Amino acid sequence: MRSSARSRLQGTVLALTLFGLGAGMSAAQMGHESGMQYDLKTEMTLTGTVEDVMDVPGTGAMSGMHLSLKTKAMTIHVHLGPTAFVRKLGIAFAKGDQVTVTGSRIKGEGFEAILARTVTKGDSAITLRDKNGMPRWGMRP
Ligand SMILES: [Cu+2]
Repeated sequence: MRSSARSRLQGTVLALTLFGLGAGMSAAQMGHESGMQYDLKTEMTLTGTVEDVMDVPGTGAMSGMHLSLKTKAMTIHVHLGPTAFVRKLGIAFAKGDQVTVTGSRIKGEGFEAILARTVTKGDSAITLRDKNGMPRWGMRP
């Protein structure tokens, strides 16, 4: 029990390290610390331009779809959710898209990100989390 939990943790750390190296950013900079929690107190709405779309395959902590969003005030990492789930909702994101994101701003040592709850692009909107910030894709290991 104990050792399997540890090896799972080591696998996660390795995946985070590999991804961080590949992308030239550390996991921390990406906002992917363990225990990333949606916090209703830090919910905010941002409008900006998609600078980059990151789609990381697999089921690890770094997997899923992420945006780099450039607003007037800042460029911030936006964490959407599992790629398959996001795709099913029917909006594709591409560089240059104008989007409005409502989500929780999470901060830690050296990282900052938005955990998206809703994203609107043109006339389309997707809801990734319920009003309490619970992921609509359900619990993942
Ligand atoms: Cu992310």
